[in-house]
Amino acid sequence: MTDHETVPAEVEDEEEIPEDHPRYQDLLTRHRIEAGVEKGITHLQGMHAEGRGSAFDYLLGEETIPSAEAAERAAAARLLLADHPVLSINGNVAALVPGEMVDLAAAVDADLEVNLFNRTPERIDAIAEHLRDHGGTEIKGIDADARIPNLDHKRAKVDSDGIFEADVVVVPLEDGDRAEALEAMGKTEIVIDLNPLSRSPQVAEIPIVDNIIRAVPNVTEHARELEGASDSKLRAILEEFDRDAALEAAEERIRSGSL
Ligand code: PTJ
Repeated sequence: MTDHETVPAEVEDEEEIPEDHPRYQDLLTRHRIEAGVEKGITHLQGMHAEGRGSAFDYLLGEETIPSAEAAERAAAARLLLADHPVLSINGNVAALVPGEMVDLAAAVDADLEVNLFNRTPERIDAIAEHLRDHGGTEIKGIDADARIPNLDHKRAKVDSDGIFEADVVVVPLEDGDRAEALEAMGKTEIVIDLNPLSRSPQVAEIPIVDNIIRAVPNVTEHARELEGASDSKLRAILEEFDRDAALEAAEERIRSGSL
């Protein structure tokens, strides 16, 4: 047994997790979710969501597969072409990639909007504060003065000048009917979800089947590289991307699990 296998379950700080540990990303993710729950950012159900994601990531080989890389580049192109892109933030996203979401929003000139299934004023405030601590300035979703039609739970609550009027919405880590309702509103959705069979990636124009920890920095990197590219170049990247093939490739990788 190596020292690596004995990393304690309760590390105080993520810096204590050895970067060369074979399951480094999984341990880091677990630690961030636990810390999120302790800070009142992440709902307890977020731990179940994380466990599910972690199992899919294990089968994917815990790496960005080529079809996900293509989706991440297409996502960057679509965000750069958007008139009003919004990045939706729930309790898992805030715990896992707060600074990375702030960076992506800056790279593509998008709004950040908190949108929760288990919505309470305390969690909304804790998440908004956490995003501000990571460099976010204007955080939407706090007043939530508009409603997504035909959705009867709290995820329907959105800002009228945020998700409600957005043309492109990034929807990470939620298997749910909001993605279908947003599609019915005519929005273009970019979904990040490790389960290709989940409802959200199934309706997305751009499904990214990758761990959000890898996906968001990758999209940002592509966006920075594509900054200033012509609309025709960005459209060509989108045309080249085949969403059905990407979903199939992810499912095939998970099912065949060449581990
Ligand atoms: O913060 P709230 O109140 O809005 O609640 C958020 C949760 C996450 C609890 C809620 O959205 C939920 O229950 O989600 P689900 O239905 O469990 O769906 C989460 C999806 O995200 C699953 O398909 C997981 O496979 C996927 N997932 C989990 N962790 C990751 C992930 N995908 C990418 N990267 C991850 N790290």
